[in-house]
Amino acid sequence: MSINWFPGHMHKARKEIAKTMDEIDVVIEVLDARLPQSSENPLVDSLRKGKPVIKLLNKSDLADPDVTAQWLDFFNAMDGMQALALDTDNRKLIKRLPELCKQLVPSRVAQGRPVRAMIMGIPNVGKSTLINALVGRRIAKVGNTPAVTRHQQRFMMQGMALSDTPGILWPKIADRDSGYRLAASGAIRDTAIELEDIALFTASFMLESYPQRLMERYRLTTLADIGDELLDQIGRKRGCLRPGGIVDRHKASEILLMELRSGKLGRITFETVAEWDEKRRQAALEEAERLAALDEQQQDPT
Ligand SMILES: Nc1nc2c(ncn2[C@@H]2O[C@H](COP(=O)(O)OP(=O)(O)OP(=O)(O)O)[C@@H](O)[C@H]2O)c(=O)[nH]1
Ligand SMILES: [Mg+2]
Repeated sequence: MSINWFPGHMHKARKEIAKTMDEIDVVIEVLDARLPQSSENPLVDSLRKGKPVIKLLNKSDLADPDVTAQWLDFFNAMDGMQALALDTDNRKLIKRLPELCKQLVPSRVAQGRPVRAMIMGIPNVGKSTLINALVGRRIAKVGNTPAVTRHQQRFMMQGMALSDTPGILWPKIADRDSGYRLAASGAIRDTAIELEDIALFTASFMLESYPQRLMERYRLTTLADIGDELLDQIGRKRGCLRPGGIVDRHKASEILLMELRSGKLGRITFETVAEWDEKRRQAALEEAERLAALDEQQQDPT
């Protein structure tokens, strides 16, 4: 299954961002701490035109803290990169953000002009919630579904101008795991995906990475071997049965995904730095092999 959700308003949002980028000093990219790499939008890099960027691993209250620490090390080791883990209750860190932005553009501060920051990221990751926390008032609309913010909006606070932008995805999510992780986390509208398919992926992931959490949450004494059997176990435990005692997989899927997204299954992270290092190594190997084959073909066209 390929995930492809790039509705019209995202296309428009991308154009709007490109148009206003010249008037921006700093980009704040909000990532999902549960999937820091998969939630990194390649469009942000191409749109920001070399402007400094601060990466925020948001919703870290829902993520595995040890893995978040590894991701922070990973991002902070990159040249010119600043990364912080946040959850929107962490007022202290949030209050440091304006100062961090100002440090990145000292000339603007020296001129006594407001620093202009644009908050960008995938849908439903907490961009508008962050604006509200920074400004200290509920001025941006928030909601627990993707695509709540539909237009770019600018808010003023002490010495800063903050732009909220609609969450955007990219036209083709190439990595299969990334697509599933984005959907499982709630970044893709549920009507644009096969819910049962996403739940199956999630069930397999949980069985592999957090089996104990499943046993505790669903009071299971034995654990299924594969995802669809786990969905049946959950369905039976929660009384999602159709006439004849058949498990309603759709309902069981909704339960698993809702409980994962709301943190009822504990703090989980879908991906590790090591896994992505290996993915990159494999991709580089494949590319080298492709180029070698091309070379060979050119030397010996017969
Ligand atoms: N657990 C947790 N939930 C958060 C956090 N930040 C935001 N949320 C919740 O995530 C949901 C989405 O928040 P929004 O601020 O609307 O997200 P957004 O990125 O502006 O979303 P779009 O405008 O749709 O792109 C809301 O239900 C928030 O309460 C966080 O740090 N931790
Ligand atoms: Mg929003």
